Amino acid sequence: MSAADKVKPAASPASEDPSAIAGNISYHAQYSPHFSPLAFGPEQAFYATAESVRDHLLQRWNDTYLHFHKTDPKQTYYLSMEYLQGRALTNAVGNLAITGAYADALKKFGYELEAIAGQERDAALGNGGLGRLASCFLDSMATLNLPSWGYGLRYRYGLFKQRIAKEGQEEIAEDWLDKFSPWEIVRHDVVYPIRFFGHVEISPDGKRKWAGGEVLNALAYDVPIPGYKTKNAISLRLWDATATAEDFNLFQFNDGQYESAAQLHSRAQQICAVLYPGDATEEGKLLRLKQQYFLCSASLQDIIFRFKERKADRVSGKWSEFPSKVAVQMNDTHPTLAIPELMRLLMDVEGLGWDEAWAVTNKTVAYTNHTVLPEALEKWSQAVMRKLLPRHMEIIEEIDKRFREMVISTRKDMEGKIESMRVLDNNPEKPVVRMANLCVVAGHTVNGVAELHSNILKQELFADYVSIWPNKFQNKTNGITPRRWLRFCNPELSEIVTKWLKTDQWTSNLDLLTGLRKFADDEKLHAEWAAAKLASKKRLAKHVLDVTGVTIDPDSLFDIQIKRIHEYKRQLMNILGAVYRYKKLKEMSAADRQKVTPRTVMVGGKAFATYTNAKRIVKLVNDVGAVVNNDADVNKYLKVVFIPNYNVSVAEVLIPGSELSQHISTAGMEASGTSNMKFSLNGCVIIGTLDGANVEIREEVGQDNFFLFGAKADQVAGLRKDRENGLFKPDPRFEEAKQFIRSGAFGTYDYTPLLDSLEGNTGFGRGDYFLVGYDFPSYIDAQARVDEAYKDKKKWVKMSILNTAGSGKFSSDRTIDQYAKEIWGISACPVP
Ligand code: GPU
Repeated sequence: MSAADKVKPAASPASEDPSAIAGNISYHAQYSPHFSPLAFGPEQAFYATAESVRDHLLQRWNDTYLHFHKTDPKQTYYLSMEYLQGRALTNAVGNLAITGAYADALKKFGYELEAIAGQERDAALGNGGLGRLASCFLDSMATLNLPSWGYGLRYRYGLFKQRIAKEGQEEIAEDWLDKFSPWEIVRHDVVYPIRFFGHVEISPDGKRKWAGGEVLNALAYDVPIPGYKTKNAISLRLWDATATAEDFNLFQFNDGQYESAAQLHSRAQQICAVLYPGDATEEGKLLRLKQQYFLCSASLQDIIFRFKERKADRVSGKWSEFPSKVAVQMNDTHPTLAIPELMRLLMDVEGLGWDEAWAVTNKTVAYTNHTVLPEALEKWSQAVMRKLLPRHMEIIEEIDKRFREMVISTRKDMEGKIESMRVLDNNPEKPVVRMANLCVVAGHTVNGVAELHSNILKQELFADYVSIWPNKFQNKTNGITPRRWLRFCNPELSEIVTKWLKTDQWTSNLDLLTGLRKFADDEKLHAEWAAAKLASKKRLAKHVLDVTGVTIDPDSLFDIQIKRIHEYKRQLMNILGAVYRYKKLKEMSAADRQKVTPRTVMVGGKAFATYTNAKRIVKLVNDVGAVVNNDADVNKYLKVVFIPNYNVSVAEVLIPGSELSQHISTAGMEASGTSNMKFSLNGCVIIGTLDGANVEIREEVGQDNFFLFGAKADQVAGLRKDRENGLFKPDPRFEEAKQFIRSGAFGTYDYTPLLDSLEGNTGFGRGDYFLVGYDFPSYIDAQARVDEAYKDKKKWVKMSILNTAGSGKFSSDRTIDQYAKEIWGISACPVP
């Protein structure tokens, strides 16, 4: 039966009455061109519902745009190569406070809102923490009514889908635009030319200008981002690359040369084809650099256009006003080209001199660093840069030259440090541009993402710059949006929190959660809390059964580690711990086993396609699971499950159902971590090292409510030295776990190279660079403390409550408020 047969269609959106909403859904089902009006299955119901919700969003988006235009406040532009938006429907109706109305409306068609929301595909335009952080930030910017926008790229294929086959992880293209995205609005009137290659022309008066090469277009798609219970909706503007009809060679096409006729069109398609093309090949590298420049150039042209649009009389003489109207935040070094691009636009297009352009650029851009891992600090070949962006390379050389001159003339004492501080590394073997150095030299502020990380930046990575610019460096501890990560993903627990706090204001004022502390021993709260956790565990168990076929027991301790697979995050230590546990269980008498705390260990995460050791870890978790889960002697006490295709929506099911989560990176290596905050907020206790934001979480929730183990950041360098010098004595339990895997207990796959990476310098790996061997014994001891604590239900529930109660600090509203005040200098601009 068609939707129209049931409900009279109504084109008018923005009603909060379920009947009117149902009419609008019915309207979209019939008049939106995507489906036949005869069909109205769950998928069509999703698209029609989303389009109806989009009507609400658009109205707010338009009102907000006009309000910002009229009031002309200073505005922040967040430049990021990644956004991990996940699904949008539940979040949109939740933020607009129309969830109930839409649920009732859908009931008129015989559908549950939750089931319809489950039809949506994840928008996975990011890899992990950095991309998800950007998405949480947008939610907070909108909620705080801040004049701010996000800019990114509209990748055709997002982060790959992960399938677990016999050989381990397989990657499949993620076709999130397969049907279409109901959330984006294509802006055919927002188009900017983007040039690549070419040369620099010098006019008779000495002016330099970039010309020639190939020119593509950047076309804007807007994704409206609603704030929670506010009229504001901001924009995530995603750029797509296109070529024009003029670029289509009709003559060649008519001559049968179909491919060369459409050459530029196919090059345009490559730019936004995939997130992070593998950079193992030179081609891959060039494409990544093209993507970065594409984002920066389109966004800056758009920012300058809006700067002028808001006040028609803004002319080149008023450029000094630019930094009081525009703040640009670079999400790591990926958008560093914003610096030379802004310089180029100001000088070559707007006619400013170097000093004036430099002052404007410096006051406009700021840089967030998200890692100290040397391999993740971007360095671009000078030759590649010069070929693709000849004018930018000139500008970078000039920045480098002036920085050196400044240090030499003002800081004689720093002369010996200049080479390592320079933007250019002119090592004749491989001359490169150091992007982080460019950001530090050009930006007005540099920030890390957790206290410990920011201190490491100041004391190590950027120490020399601190002596030149002591006030440039800040900390902005990361945060997560409490809307998606508690209110909407965990309605059971949210209701309890609201009931006991007697208000739902915690949703946008997360510090109110401390109010739960005084009920931490209340038996009634304990009963409700435990029941909510159990309900979430059952939902989680159903997901595991659906995607893996493994049945897990909701009465066992749910122990979860979900994040990108990386050696520094030490999933290998987790699985070695599970292997050790399995071996001990096998050796025990049946009577002793009965005393063991039953556990379900779950690991999920994607390995970068060419990262061999990470893929071996995925395979090992799966192999261990296959043996343990089918071993009738012990599988009542231990299960090991690999959760395939970890993404935002999977996290929304897993996190509420977790009781223990592992954040066990080598100290000093995880800049912050953000899932640790999500787990703790959902009443999950952390086992972790003193790394990243763990340090601050432990301070907030109390050290009794956190299972700490492992080396401290300032010991790591010394321990690595000891190891090199043969001073490390491995714990027998560590040897036993490795040996058990080597013995073939988990199948015939060759784990030698993976296990050898944990030995001294063997040629494989880096001689246990991540100190798994050193931390293993204290990790096993901490896990034993977990087992004991879990036996005492009352104690455990109290720890859980105190984790939620201590999570207020980790709201991204707090983080964004600090950025707004301490870096951007912007203030709220609510639509009246
Ligand atoms: N991070 Br650099 C990413 O997810 N991708 C990156 O390319 C870089 C950093 C992560 C950090 O590893 C994580 O510790 C942090 O919490 C997150 O960024 C957000 O700051």
